[in-house]
Amino acid sequence: MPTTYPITIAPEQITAFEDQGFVVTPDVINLDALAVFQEAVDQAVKDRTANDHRALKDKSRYEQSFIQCMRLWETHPKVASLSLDPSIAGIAAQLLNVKKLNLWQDQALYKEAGGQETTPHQDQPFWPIGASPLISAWIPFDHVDAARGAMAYVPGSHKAGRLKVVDITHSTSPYDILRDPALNGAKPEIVEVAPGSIIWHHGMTVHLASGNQSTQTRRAFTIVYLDADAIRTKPWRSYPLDRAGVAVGDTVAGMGLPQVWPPLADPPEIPALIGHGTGPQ
Ligand SMILES: O=C(O)CCC(=O)C(=O)O
Repeated sequence: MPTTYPITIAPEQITAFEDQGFVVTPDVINLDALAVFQEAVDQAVKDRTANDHRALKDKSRYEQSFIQCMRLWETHPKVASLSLDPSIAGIAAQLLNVKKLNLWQDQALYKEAGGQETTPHQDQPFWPIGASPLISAWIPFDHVDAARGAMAYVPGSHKAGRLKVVDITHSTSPYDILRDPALNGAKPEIVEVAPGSIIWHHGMTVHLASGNQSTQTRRAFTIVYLDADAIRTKPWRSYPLDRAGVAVGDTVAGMGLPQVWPPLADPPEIPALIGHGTGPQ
């Protein structure tokens, strides 16, 4: 097990993450490497959406917030180099202060020109994994500002713990989490970000992304890491857990949920069963 991280982050960044529930780590992906990842993710999104010719206006409210392509590492080996990158996973381990991390999921979130706001929510209540340490890396391929679908986070909201689940798909009317009394009226802070940087957020941080008023797609890729000691807490349907045969009380690990920190010598096995090409699963 390595005792050093490929990229060591400053103690102030860890403190900021612990206090605020989000932090930006600037200049962590070299721009040449980022360009290679961006091409790989662009191609993967193109492959996954090849048969979808709908205009934005003909999509559901959820689909208008982004094109979502999950678990790209399983179908696109060049994307796997990003999703399993030990330097990124090592930063996640430092921010969460845990020894071992598994990959929970990766996904491309491409917000088309004219795309709608991503509804404010917390991530972790979507999944039957309790309050185990969980963190997301939000990796932009473009400069992203408020006019182009920037992320916004409610500072300190992760300390409120698990709030009501928000139906971000809008199949029912979503809970207005920004008005939750636990947030004491705190407002989301927009985070403008440059390519090469990563924005990190805690699994309980309330966040959203603004609509994309620009004429260009906002391209982002996210990697979600989970403490390797996490256990399944509920029997609700969960594609990655059901596929890996993880029962309530079992450790969240197995096929499709590989250890990413510390990195293993061999690449993870690709699951035989591949999920939906697009959309939440
Ligand atoms: O990129 C977006 O529009 C939303 C991202 C998000 O909610 C997340 O990464 O958890």
